[in-house]
This record gives sequence, C-alpha cells and structure tokens, in this order.
Amino acid sequence: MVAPRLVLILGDQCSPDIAALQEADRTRDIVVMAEVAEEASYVPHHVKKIAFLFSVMRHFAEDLRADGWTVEYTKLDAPENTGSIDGELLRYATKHGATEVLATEPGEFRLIERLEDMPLDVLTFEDRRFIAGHEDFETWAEGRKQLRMEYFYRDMRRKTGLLMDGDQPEGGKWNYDHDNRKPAPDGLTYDGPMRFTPDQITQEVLQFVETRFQGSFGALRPFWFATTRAQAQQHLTRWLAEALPSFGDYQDAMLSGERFLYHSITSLYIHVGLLDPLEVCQAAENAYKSGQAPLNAVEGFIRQIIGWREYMRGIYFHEGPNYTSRNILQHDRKLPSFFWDAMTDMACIRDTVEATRDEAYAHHIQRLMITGNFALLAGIDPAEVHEWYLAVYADAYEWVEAPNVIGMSQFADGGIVGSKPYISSGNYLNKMSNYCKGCAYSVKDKTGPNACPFNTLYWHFLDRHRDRFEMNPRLAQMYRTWDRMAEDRRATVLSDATLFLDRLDEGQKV
Ligand code: FAD
Ligand code: DLZ
Repeated sequence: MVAPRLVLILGDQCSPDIAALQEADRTRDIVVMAEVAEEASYVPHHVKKIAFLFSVMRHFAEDLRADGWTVEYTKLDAPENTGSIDGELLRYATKHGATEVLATEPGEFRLIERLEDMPLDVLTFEDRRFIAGHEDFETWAEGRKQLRMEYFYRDMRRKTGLLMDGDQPEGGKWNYDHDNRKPAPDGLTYDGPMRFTPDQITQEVLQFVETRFQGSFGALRPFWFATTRAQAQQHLTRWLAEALPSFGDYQDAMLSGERFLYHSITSLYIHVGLLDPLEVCQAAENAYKSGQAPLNAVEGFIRQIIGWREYMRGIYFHEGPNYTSRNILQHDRKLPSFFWDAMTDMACIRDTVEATRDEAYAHHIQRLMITGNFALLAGIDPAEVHEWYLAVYADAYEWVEAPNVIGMSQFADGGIVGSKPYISSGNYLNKMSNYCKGCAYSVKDKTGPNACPFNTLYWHFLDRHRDRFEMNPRLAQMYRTWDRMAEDRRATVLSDATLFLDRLDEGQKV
C-alpha cells in the first residue's frame, strides 16, 4: 500500500481551491488542520480573531469530510496537541507512517522557515489565490527605481481585464481616487455588514475561547462574522446591492459610532479563503455594468483588491524577512496604553480603539489617519505598532499587515510603499470626520493646553525629520509654511508638543 501524504491546511487557507488540496489525492492523502497554541499566541490576538479562525477551520474541516477527504483535525484543548504546526505534522506523520507533506506557502516568513526546517519532505506550492504570483511581481519590480502601486495596479487591470475597454481603462481614467474623498454628512447611516447568528459549531468555539482566552484583548460577543463560504457570499451579495454605490464617495470618511460606513469587510473573508478576490471583483464589475453602482465606487473597490492587496503582498515577499524590523526614522517611544484600553481624551482615537476592541475591525482611514497617524507623529517604535496591528484586527496576517504598517503607515521602510509619510494635523481629521465636535481638545487651537495634539505633533514631526523630508516635493510647501511662522510661535508649538510627549511617556492620561 502507498503511504499517505499529509496535506497541511492553515487557518487562513480554508478554500477548496487551495494549491495543496489541488495537488493531493483524496483517496490516498490525509488533510491536517490544527488549532495550536503557537499560532494563537505569536501576538496577543483579539479574541474575535481567534474565534473566527477556529470556527472557519472547523466548518471547513466538516466540508472537506463531506467531500470525501480524510481529515485529522486537532482542537486546541486536545490533550495530545503538541502546540505547533510542525509538531502536529510530525505527530500525524508518525501515526500514519507518512514522510511527505503537501503545503501551500504560508503568508508569513516565520512559518515558511518552520516548514523548511522540518525533518519531513515538505513540498510547498505557491498560493494561487493571488492574481500576481511571486514571479509576476518580481518581473514587474525589476529595474524600477520606485515600486509605485499605481503602475502595478494598471498591469493588474490589463491582466484580469477588469474595467477594461479594449486596452483602455473603462471611462477613460485608470483611477477615480479624487472622487473618493467626500466627507460624510452628519446623519449618514448604514446598517452595516450582514450579521450571522452563531450556529452550533461557532457556539462551541465561543464558549471555549471565552474560557481559554479570558483576559485577552477584545470583546468576543456579540459574534456575528460569516464563518462559511455560503454566508460570506450572502454577505457580499447584500453589500454589493446596499453599500457599493456609496462606497466610492465616502471611502475616506469617518463618523463617530458608524463603525463600517460603506466598507465591505471582505478582507476578513478573502484572506481566510471564504471568498475569492477575483470573484469579488467580477461581482463588483457586474454591478457597474448593470447600472447598479457608479464607476468611481466600483473602480475604487476593485483598485483596493487587485491593486493595494496584491501590491502589499508583493512588497512583503520582495523585501524579505527583515522588513518588519525596519525603523528608518529611528522612532523608539513605547506604545501608549490607550491603544489597548481607549482611555484617552482624544475622541478620534477613543472611538477607533473602542471600535477595534468591539469589532476586531476599523476601516482604512481610521487605521491610517487616526491610530497610524498618531503613532507616526508621536514617534512610536514601529515594531510595537506592527505588533499591535497584527494582534487587534481580524484580517491581520503579516503579509498584508506589515507593508501597511511598516510601509504605508509608519514610513519605517524609508519610502518603498509611500512617496511621503501619511501625516496630518487636526484639520484633515476635522474635515473628514465629526470626531472633533465631541472632543475634549479643540481642533481650532494650534497651541496651548487645549490644542488638538495632532496640531502640535504634526509640526514637531516635520521639524525633527527636516533633513529627511525638506526636499520631498510633496512636503516642501509645509516646510515653507512652517518657516513663515513667527519664531516664538514655532518655539511654542514645539514646546507644547514636547510637553505632550513627556506626559505620554510618564503614562499620564492625555
Ligand atoms: P474595504 O474598504 O471594503 O476595501 C475592500 C478590499 O480592499 C478589502 O478586501 C481589502 O482586502 C482591500 N484593501 C483595501 N485597502 C488595502 C490595503 N491598504 N492593503 C491591502 N488590502 C487592502 N488590511 C488587511 O487586510 N489586514 C491588515 O492587517 C491591515 N492592516 C492595516 C494597517 C494599517 C496601519 C493600514 C493603514 C491599513 C491596513 N490594512 C490591512 C488595509 C486596509 O485598512 C484593510 O484592508 C481594510 O480596512 C479592510 O476592511 P474592508 O474589507 O472593509 O475594506
Ligand atoms: C491567526 C491564526 C490563529 C490565531 N490560529 C491558528 C491556528 O491555530 N492554526 C492555524 O493553522 N492557523 C492559525 N492562524 C493563522 C496562521 O497564523 C497563519 O496561517 C499564518 O500567520 C500565515 O498567514
């Protein structure tokens, strides 16, 4: 009899189209899925993220069994659980006399290296759920001085044929970003994503996570995420009809208490394998073709998926394992405790951290221009910022989180992802949100104890990094504005910022 091979399926690989399954033989091979302490604790994950992963995994294991596969599934509390992916592979290899493992490349160098070091023959296949394979990205990147997303995105449009009119972009423009920046008017509401009642499998996971991860960050309940492909598809269908038409206009808007606005939460479902990125984009394109959604919304949405999502993955693998430790600006401040407990007088940060705590979700502009902006202006150590983002969001896996945090948000990679740091004073936040109305600080005050901290920190950042950014064409105007200010005013701005940072370092409530 031929020995079976083990087929490794990780928590974020729950798709019937995953490469390792496609290469395997269901009459011979054994699928291995394992809830393990090492994956559940390499950062202090949000409890909703853990419950989501475990529930998706358990449902997927059931689907595979129903589809004729033999599945060895280890629950986290199984007494024989070795606590790691490689440990579980070794245990099942011994049990079944297997020496070979079929795997799909994990989305993190840590695990890739772990599989490479195993005393078994591990055959790793590239993850084919992405539109750009490693070779595609490397070919695109070769010889380019700058790896700008926009040009990569155009190639992806050509490759997929999405929103293409022959070899030209639909509507005559590649990018409708300028039409995606409307502030949301007060009173705008959206029911939010489709919510699902936990079934028996999810209930069991919730009870388990509640006990085992007691004291961990985040609210476990109410738990309403889709945990099967059918549910994720239902969610997508409803989102396309109800929210996509407004997604374009209000993509960058923020409203207190409106945690999702018109965002899709598809990242959550695509990353784990419940939805396929191309299928999602084609459905959005169909909404445009049938007149149900305008071009700026559909282009904006498709750009996020075949543009930003694919580009970020390309950058992660292109830059290599040391990417997460980059710190070009040499920032070394500790992450303030309000990133965990929301105990701050800054209404925008409080609202974003509370949403993060309750939903394991915040939308892009909250991640970039509220928490990310603050961390960058305040000079927080990017490694600590990276670890926080990787822990708190249910869609956080290193391949997508690190380029967003280290690159886009913290400029710690020196400008590979972004041509300039994403920073703003309170003015931008006031324009794009209604947070400032309910804030203890005054966005109109530029100095003094009541001034919005973003106002003083903004200039403090530019001043302390003058050597690096003064010649940046996109920041030169700001340096001219700064230089035109009266000297004593500049001194006050800087001393107020320093005072604020000192209070932060002392652990005072700010
Ligand atoms: P929508 O606004 O509805 O966008 C649609 C799709 O576009 C999503 O499926 C998402 O996968 C994709 N997308 C949009 N922007 C990006 C982007 N910048 N990079 C990659 N994909 C994108 N995204 C993650 O998936 N995981 C993370 O851990 C993560 N961390 C982030 C950290 C920071 C500091 C910042 C600024 C952004 C981060 N992002 C991350 C990107 C983005 O914020 C999320 O993808 C988005 O908020 C997910 O919510 P959504 O599905 O409702 O997105
Ligand atoms: C995020 C996560 C968690 C919390 N738990 C598990 C787990 O127990 N078993 C598993 O196979 N995968 C888990 N994951 C997802 C992995 O961490 C993910 O596959 C890697 O980070 C690579 O993206």
